[in-house]
Amino acid sequence: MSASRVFAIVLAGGEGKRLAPLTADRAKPAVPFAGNYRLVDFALSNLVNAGMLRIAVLTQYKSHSLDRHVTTTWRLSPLLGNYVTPVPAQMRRGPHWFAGSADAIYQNLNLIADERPRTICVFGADHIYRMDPRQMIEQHIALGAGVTVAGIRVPIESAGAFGVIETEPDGRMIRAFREKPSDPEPMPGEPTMVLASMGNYVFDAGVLIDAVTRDAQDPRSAHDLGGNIIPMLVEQGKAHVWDFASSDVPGTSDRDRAYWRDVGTLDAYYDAHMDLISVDPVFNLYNEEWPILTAPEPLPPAKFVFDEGDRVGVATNSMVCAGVVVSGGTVRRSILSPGVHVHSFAEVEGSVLMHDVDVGRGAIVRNAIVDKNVRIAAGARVGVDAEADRARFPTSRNGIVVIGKGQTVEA
Ligand code: ADQ
Repeated sequence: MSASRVFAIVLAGGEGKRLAPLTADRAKPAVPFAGNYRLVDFALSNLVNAGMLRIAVLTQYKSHSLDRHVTTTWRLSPLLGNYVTPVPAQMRRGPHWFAGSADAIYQNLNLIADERPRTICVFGADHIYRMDPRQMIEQHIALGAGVTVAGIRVPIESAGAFGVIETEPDGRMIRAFREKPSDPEPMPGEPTMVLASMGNYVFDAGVLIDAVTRDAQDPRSAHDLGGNIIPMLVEQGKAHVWDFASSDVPGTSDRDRAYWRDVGTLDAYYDAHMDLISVDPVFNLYNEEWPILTAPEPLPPAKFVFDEGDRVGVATNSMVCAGVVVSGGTVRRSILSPGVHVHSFAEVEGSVLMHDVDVGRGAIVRNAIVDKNVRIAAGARVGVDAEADRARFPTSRNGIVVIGKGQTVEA
């Protein structure tokens, strides 16, 4: 089947409470990542690189910046029948928001009726990875599945954050699917691992329509894909798993082929950035054969100035975006997003600085995530005294300091 005939739905309505304060006024899929990107760019790049050109992005929660990003960056050519379009909650089925991800699809069945696809990809919007969805679709069609769930091995301790899959001995047919179980079943022969759902699904269109319509009539349902729809289809014997370990994407090394991160918590979000800047990166953003796409802003090149004694403008083991000026400051193991300024004698280490952050003269910022437009005053200290930080800022479980959008951090 030609990829361009597959309809794709990207679920982008999640609230992302565990990423607060980064989600205080943006939807989780709109959270900036790696300087130039937003989280949703990863799922969309995977679909578009595979030639899928009819994509609806379902939004609902604080969707303004997400809508703007999708419309300005991802608009293909609607006149040629190609589009990536944000679809806000429209209350088509009564005066309520989407109750869950299955309800989001149910309330948008009109999109599917308009497109009349045979196969529908439903992908989450908040993971960092590369994947060619055509490989999953091929297996789905070859096995005549009702739904195919992308599965990945994860340590059993993290099973409570995922849908956990148990397969028949053939390793493909799903025998049981339990959403976020407290007593997960390990994989056969691998007592420390479970097979987790990646939250990416390929559906036969008729099966999806029937399942979400049926689910909508069930007052006891939470109307959730992982919690309700997949278990329903498993019971009907229609669900298969596609093993992400078999994924093969052009230009990837053995290491980043298997890379997949759910950046649902502040620590996971931070760690995924550190993966990018590690000297031999676990996830390679420079793969031109399967690019992660976005629309960079028209900004001047990054600039590094001063080299006088102890006053140097340098950045090492870091990613530095356009529009950055490091003048007489030192940056190590950090991500500097567009428009960041680091002034003389300032020190930035192990940190993620989002757009237009200004680090004043002599300030220190360590092990921090600093949201857009924050001003760190001259001489201020962040990430130096854990107790003082905890009193002033939200801090992740692993002690990463998070400074919300637009604040001024005084010395
Ligand atoms: P969660 O991520 O916990 O688990 P959920 O919060 O429903 O599930 O988010 C899934 C996707 O749907 C996200 O991209 C989110 O933005 C979006 N979404 C959530 N509610 C929505 C709504 N009402 N309208 C539109 N979009 C919405 C899921 C699966 C698990 C799986 C993990 C993998 O349920 O089985 O293991 O993803 O991370």
